[in-house]
Amino acid sequence: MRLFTYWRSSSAYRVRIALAFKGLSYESAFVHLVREGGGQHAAEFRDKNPNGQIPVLEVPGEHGESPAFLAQSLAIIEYLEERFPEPPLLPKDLLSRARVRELAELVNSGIQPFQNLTTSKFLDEVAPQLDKQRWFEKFIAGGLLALEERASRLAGRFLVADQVSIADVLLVPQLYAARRVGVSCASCATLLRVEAECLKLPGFAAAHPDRQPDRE
Ligand SMILES: N[C@@H](CCC(=O)N[C@@H](CS)C(=O)NCC(=O)O)C(=O)O
Repeated sequence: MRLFTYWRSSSAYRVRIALAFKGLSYESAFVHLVREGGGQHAAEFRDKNPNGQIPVLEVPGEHGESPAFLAQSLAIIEYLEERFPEPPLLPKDLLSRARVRELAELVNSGIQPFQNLTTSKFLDEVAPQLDKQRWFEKFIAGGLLALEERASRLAGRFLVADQVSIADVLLVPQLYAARRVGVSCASCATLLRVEAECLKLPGFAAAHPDRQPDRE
């Protein structure tokens, strides 16, 4: 497998965690999101993901066909979970699985899109007077507080009880991204406690942006 990644991308960080947690080996193809207008906009890359975003995971095609390129980190992680079920990233019981997906989606569609590069650049273009920090507080801090409230009732050692799950895989990169834009996570005690637990695990530590070869 080959992962199109960028060290600071929180969505690529998610997939790196899932791959490392499952002990899977893969090649990295580094896509610089800023230099020379951004490698994600190059025709060769857009052929793999017309949305012009990383991560993309190159996987074997079915029945010996040419490789397939998967985009959207959650879809990629679910693919990995189904293809390589051990160690699991989803609990066994139905309600807990739904809870994991609920928390993951809160980050995936409720927080991250408000901070990604395309959104940020577009805001600079169409609303240069906008107080970006207020925007980040509203959407990132606000989303994290909702996650904290849910997690304070569901968490054990990890976000949903005591098993690492896809929800944790999304939490850790999101906290990293929040700090990058100056959003404090200090009032999210449960999230910080779970993050500390996750970062003790080798898979999470290996996937950290600071440990990536393309880090600048
Ligand atoms: N929902 C997508 C989000 C992907 C995303 O926002 N990727 C960012 C990096 S974290 C990106 O490639 N941004 C480049 C751009 O917006 O130009 C996923 O989960 O994969």
